[in-house]
Amino acid sequence: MVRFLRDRLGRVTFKHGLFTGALASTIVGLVGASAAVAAPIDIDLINNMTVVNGDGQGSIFTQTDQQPTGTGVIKPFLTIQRKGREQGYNSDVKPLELDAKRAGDNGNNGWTRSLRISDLAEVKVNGQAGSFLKFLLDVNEDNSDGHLLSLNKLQLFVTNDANLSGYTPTTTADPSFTVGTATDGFYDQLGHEKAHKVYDLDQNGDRTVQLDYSFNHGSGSGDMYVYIPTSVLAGRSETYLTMYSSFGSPYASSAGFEEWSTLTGSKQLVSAVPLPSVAVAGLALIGGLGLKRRRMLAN
Ligand SMILES: [Ca+2]
Ligand SMILES: [Ca+2]
Ligand SMILES: [Ca+2]
Ligand SMILES: [Ca+2]
Repeated sequence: MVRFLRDRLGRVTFKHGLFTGALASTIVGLVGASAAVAAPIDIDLINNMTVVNGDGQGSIFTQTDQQPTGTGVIKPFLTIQRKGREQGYNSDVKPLELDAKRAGDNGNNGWTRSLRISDLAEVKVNGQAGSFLKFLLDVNEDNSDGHLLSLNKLQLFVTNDANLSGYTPTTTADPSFTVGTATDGFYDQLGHEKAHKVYDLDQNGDRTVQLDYSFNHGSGSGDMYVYIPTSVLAGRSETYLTMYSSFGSPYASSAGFEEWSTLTGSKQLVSAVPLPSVAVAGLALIGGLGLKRRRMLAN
């Protein structure tokens, strides 16, 4: 099934399902002979409160309650800022690379810094099996026509190098900027990896997370929680977690910092309940039109 939707900017999008019948012929015709190349799939937090398993890997993407997340309230580990397209990752390397900003001091100060895996909380989510790493994204955009923002790549690496450097590729051209690949990562001059990738938003095909800054207007209010299964760390013994993310296509970045934080501390039970009516499995994303302003996260 392919459902065509018109979003709030009038852009026509379609939601993936099984391509069947005449519609399938139409789609194949539109994209030409390379029907095996799937179109990007939106994890749409503009029109949905929550999307479960939009990455096909069991992660949960959800809008946040408005809350104070300004620097000093929640301590970011990764700050990214550049107009248009932006990308970066957290490390103690000096100077910071790509578009990362606000360097830390050996993991202790600043808002881009190394992150010890032993400091991460394991979070339970009501109604979901297993436990999760919990990340908070606070975006800062124009509150006028620039309020939408696309998260294009999101990758997690484990490493023993607190000063990790040299992410490749670094081009801002498509598709490397928007589509994660198996070879994205950090390598030494001999081609050996300096960090091991344990999560890639695009593992099962290109995903884009669509965000709307205006839902939580003003600097210092959170915009999205991402819950990633803790199982991605199974069997690993490295010390540090590094997150790489890129933003800007099709909705460009503007204005202030994008900041990633995470929940640290001991294991916790979190009563964050995904909204059942829009919590959907696999690729069958449902456009929850009319639900976009509903909020029922308890945390
Ligand atoms: Ca924008
Ligand atoms: Ca992507
Ligand atoms: Ca914000
Ligand atoms: Ca921004």
